[in-house]
Amino acid sequence: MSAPERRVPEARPSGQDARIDGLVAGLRQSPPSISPSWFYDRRGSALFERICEQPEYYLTRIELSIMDAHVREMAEALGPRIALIEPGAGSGLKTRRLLGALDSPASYVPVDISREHLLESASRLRADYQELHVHPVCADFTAPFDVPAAALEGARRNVVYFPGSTLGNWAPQDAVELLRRFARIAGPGGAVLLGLDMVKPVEVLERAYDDAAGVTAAFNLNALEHVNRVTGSRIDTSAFRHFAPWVAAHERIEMRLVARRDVAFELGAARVRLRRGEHLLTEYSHKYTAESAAQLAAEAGLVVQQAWFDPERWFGVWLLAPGGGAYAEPTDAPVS
Ligand code: AVI
Repeated sequence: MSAPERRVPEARPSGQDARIDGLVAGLRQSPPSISPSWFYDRRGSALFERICEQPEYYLTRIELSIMDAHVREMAEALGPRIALIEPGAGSGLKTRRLLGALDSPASYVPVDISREHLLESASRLRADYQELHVHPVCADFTAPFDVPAAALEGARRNVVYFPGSTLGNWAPQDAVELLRRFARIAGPGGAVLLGLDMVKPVEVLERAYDDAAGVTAAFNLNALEHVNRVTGSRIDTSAFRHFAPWVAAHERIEMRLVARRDVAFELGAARVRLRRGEHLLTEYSHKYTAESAAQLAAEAGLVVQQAWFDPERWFGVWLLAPGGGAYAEPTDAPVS
């Protein structure tokens, strides 16, 4: 799709200038990159929901099946009267499975930047779990945020829940930093319950990020369309194609937009020139092994207490706690 003649930038809410500064800084890197946060405007969020329904995108389905099979053991391991804190949208099916199994949870604290989405899902949860204290926090969880004391009152333990392998979208050192912050929120007696996608055959991985219906391709290209809408830039999206290779050296899928021909555009102080075949980088999606997940936890000052997998070990849900205690491979893993 080529850019229309004249573009009127969308209104810039506060914080938008910093976001555009970040965009410009990314485009000045080599390779030029666009933060994955640019995927998620209204259209991008709808496309992401469709990705989760694609037969090739196994992540959501399998993590949910792990919750179905093991949520009682998870609830038992977490213990009674916990405060469950969820950075990111929350209140999806996985969260509901967990909330339904927990023993008298003290509170549920969804943290999200979109006030509208947050309040809507909080009121749906209140209607469905009438005993539950829901304390929505409107904040960008990628920056430090406060959990109100009232939300933690009466809780025996704080548990940060971060499903979906979302942590895999951070570069390794940033993932450690984010996990460290979650560990601090959980506190000394707390825990982090973390969903991570596992390393698996390359064909399975590459298909998951290039579905036959073209939904992931549209999602990737939408990042550029979103940039154009917000900044008024005129990047010609038809000059790019979606490509999502497995990069074995880093154990990650890289979402790329490859130039179909020589392309040049300007955005603020960034002057981007790509030869045909060169690319913009839009996302990392790191995959883990039991060892690299334990290593990531250790770098964040956490230890693996328990882990649950699907029978093929394509996805894992890890219970991490601060310091002490050794990781014992679950006796029933892989679990059917
Ligand atoms: C949100 N995140 C865990 C997704 C993933 O699998 O890395 C984002 C995504 N990108 C392309 N498809 C899905």
